[in-house]
Amino acid sequence: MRNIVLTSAACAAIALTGCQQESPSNEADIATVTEETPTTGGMVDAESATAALQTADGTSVGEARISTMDGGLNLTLSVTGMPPGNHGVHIHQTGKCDAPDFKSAGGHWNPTDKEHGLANDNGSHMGDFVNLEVAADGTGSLERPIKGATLKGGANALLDSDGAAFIVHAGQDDQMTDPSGDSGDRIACGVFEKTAS
Ligand SMILES: [Cu+2]
Repeated sequence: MRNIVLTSAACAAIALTGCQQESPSNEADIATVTEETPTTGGMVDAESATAALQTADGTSVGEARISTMDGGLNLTLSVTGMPPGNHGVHIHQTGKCDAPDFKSAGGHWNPTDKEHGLANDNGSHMGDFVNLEVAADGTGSLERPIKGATLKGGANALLDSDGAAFIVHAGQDDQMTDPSGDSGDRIACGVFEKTAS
């Protein structure tokens, strides 16, 4: 500690002639350069994963798209041909959509081991979202951030060894009841596939 203080003082004394000691400002410069490097290539920001949603009879009813963003991921959901009203929508932990019940997708994606629901004091699952509102014409859309998640790599990776799926439920998510918000049957499912755009 004493050495650092003495060296800093010496540095300050000869500041006009230049000083080779590593300083906090030097480190900040290095960090800035490191952060800019991936952006230059433009590839990291372009990564995404898409789940094509299908009902039990194989009808295409929209798409859930997840893209990387600063500090996590971003979900963009859009559906057509769905029953009007509120529907629970979640990311489920296994990338498998076996009709007709889609139970193969497993429980909610929950890498941080929380309880279900945005209104739950012990929540929420990383794959929890607000309800999807489907209009009278059967269309609906939603966009939400998923903070702290990654597409690949790290403890909160969406595309882990068994992948992930997106599920639309028949009923409304009460945002409280563990583990699934009492949102009823699974009426549409899509497996997330990595895409580059
Ligand atoms: Cu669900």
